[in-house]
Amino acid sequence: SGQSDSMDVQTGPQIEDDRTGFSIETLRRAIADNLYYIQGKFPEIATQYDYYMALAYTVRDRILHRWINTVKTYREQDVKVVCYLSAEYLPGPHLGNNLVNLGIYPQVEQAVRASGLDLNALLAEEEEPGLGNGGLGRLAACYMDSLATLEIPAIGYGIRYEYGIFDQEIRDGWQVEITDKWLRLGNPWEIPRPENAVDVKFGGYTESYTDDQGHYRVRWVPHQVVKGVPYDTPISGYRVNTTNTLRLWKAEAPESFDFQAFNLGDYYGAVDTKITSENLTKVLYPNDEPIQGKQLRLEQQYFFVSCSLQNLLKIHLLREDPLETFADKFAIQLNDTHPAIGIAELMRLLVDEYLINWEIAWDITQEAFAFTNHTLLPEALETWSLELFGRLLPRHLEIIYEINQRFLDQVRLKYLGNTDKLAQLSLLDERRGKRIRMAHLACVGSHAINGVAALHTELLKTGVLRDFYELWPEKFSNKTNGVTPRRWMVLINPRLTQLISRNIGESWIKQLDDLRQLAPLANDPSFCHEWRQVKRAVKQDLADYIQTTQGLTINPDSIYDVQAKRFHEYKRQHLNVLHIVTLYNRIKHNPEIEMTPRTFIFGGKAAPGYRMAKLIIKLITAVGDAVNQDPDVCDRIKIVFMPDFNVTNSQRIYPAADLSEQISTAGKEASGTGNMKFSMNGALTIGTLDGANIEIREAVGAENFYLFGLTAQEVADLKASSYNPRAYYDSNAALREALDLISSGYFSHGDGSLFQPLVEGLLHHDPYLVLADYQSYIDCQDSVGQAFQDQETWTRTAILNVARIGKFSSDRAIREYCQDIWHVDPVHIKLEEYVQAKA
Ligand code: GL7
Repeated sequence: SGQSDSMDVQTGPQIEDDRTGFSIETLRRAIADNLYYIQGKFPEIATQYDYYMALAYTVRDRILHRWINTVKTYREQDVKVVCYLSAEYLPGPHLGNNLVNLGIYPQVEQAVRASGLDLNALLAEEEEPGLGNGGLGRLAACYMDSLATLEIPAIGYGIRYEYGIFDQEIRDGWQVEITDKWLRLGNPWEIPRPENAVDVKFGGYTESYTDDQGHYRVRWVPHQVVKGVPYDTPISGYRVNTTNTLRLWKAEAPESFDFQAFNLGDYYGAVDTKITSENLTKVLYPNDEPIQGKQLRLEQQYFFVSCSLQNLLKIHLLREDPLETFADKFAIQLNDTHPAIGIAELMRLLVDEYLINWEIAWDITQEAFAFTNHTLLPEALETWSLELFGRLLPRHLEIIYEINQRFLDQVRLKYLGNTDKLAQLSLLDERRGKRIRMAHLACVGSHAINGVAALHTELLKTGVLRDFYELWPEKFSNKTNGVTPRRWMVLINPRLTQLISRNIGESWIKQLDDLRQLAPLANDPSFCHEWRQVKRAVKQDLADYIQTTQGLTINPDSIYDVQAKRFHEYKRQHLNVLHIVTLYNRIKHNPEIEMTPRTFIFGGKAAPGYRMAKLIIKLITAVGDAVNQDPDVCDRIKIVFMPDFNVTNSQRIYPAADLSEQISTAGKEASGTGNMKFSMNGALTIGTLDGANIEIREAVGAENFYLFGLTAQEVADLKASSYNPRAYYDSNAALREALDLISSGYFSHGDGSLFQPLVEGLLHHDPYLVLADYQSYIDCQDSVGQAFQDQETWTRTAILNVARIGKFSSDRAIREYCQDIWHVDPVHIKLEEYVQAKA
């Protein structure tokens, strides 16, 4: 809270500064002031959005005060800084999170009320920055929160997409994509820094020359130059002064290009160049995995990486540090291969622009970079055709050839005469029409390589990166993902937060392992009773929301059985559907059958070009239409598709869930992070031994986790021994009936062809072993249904899940990165009082 910038005692009571003070009256006055001077409105004509903006600026002022002190301290103390390079960030709405982190939620609530307004209504006005697809982008945002909270100097670098991930609407049961115009009403959280713009080159050719000292040098003569303008967003830490920077780059046309074209009298050409340049950061590619190999995507990657590295070198030289110490001052983390071109770009900057010799430049580069892999799906491994790459980045192609040649010389020495090894390790894939393997570039240019869950890291070592592991085992480590408890518990579940804090204090918010103190309370009937009341109230909230937004009535006493994540066949939403149809068939066979009432809740977007994923969405809504209206079902089953799953909407869902569906084919989900958010809010998990599920199960206890399905090893073995899905269909009557009902057109107004691609795919290929895991899943779900009948035991299990979830805080993950990979230390930020600074 605001103790740290307390007033000057000598001068006695002062009037608080309007931009830094925390008292309710000061806050109220500041909101009114901002409405007038920033929005240019008076109360009679102000909209809720105007008031949201006035409040956002009020909060921003308080953050700016800390931000400036942070930047100042980092400059003065010459600290080592973490640079997180990520093509995606999903920070979610900033306002509520900043209120939590500053510790001024109650004061602001009252100040807003004193202005005749409702804080929840204002919070709902914020448009979230959807600058990512899913888990990978959200992980980057959780890590930024933990870095600030742990007082680690850090900059997050990325792209300021004008259109983020599309908004999803459901029409006639199908997904429809709507462009996300998130900047339309302005963004109070960013500050443009046009004075720090940098130029980025594209295309053209290279030429060699000899410098004054007779050294051979290369210069790159580009075909085009694009200007990168940084937009900075402050990232506050929880109850600390540290406020780090998220720096996102926007592409613009450089002025010089206008002039050139103008001088030739080509007005249209000049404007055209401007449009082409600005297209670069126009839109986020909406595919999670695999990424799409489009030229514009490579342009985006190179653009933001070049801007960021130029920026780092500028900061470094401003501090008057010699270039040789660059890696002592910056730790650069590659969030997947999307920014891996940074390795070649840093080499280019050091060798061509700063004239450092290759060997020294290479040492600096390897020491600075580290690489996180986020996926095992072979089709998601990024490669670029030499043709495209060379056309866009001719100098980088030469540099990559040079890196590769030196690397393969090393390999040759180690594996004398083994040409297979050379081909396997090479940065160039000589088959499939010559492509650059970005994961190989990332491995060779980094001193550390990590996976995001224990199983995932093991599979990297024995699978896609096995040759690199054999070469450099010491580079590899695991860093299991984590999520921030500030957003995913404190902000989104105030009821649960208060119940926990009333019983064990507040230390758990920064030390999540302290939740362990809840374990004994799992045996305390009155605590369990309160826990159940909290859950029930949160479930009622979601029921009300669904009633209002969809006109659907759901029963808060039913099991809320939730699967919320991107749509992908490996995540197996269709396995979930087969369970629903199986239950439906049971009711149809025996209308009197006893069944624990369930509400199946789905949320998630499908990549616009992913036909099967979109068909699975249609299947869910189609089954929902039939089941929800069927009088025989008598409310034992309800199906809800919550449209537009994003950070904002997810925040209503996690707290209300009873059962978390984590049912990917073992070996396919690198980690998952939704699994952690559900558990933290007291949902039990039904899941496979995949990604972080394995570690969650270890932490909460096998007896408190619903496990089913094949292991990763069994999946691999079954696939190797010519898997025949049809055999499962032939031998399992319930499975056959479920698939037949879908095929029959029962859910598609008699159109038997609609879901044929899905059913045929399962019967003849089933690459994700849905049919092989079907019976195990059904049996496990039956035991879930049974267990829910005993509310006392269920609640005890839920409490134990929360008590033992501490490991999955992103604070733990960030501490591991700091110790093992980045070698950075916390820097405490003291607040210099602004009123004094002014004088
Ligand atoms: C992902 C993985 O699929 C997911 O399992 C992981 O939790 C996340 C963060 O590490 O990264 N990889 C990926 O490409 N996307 C992910 O969500 C889009």
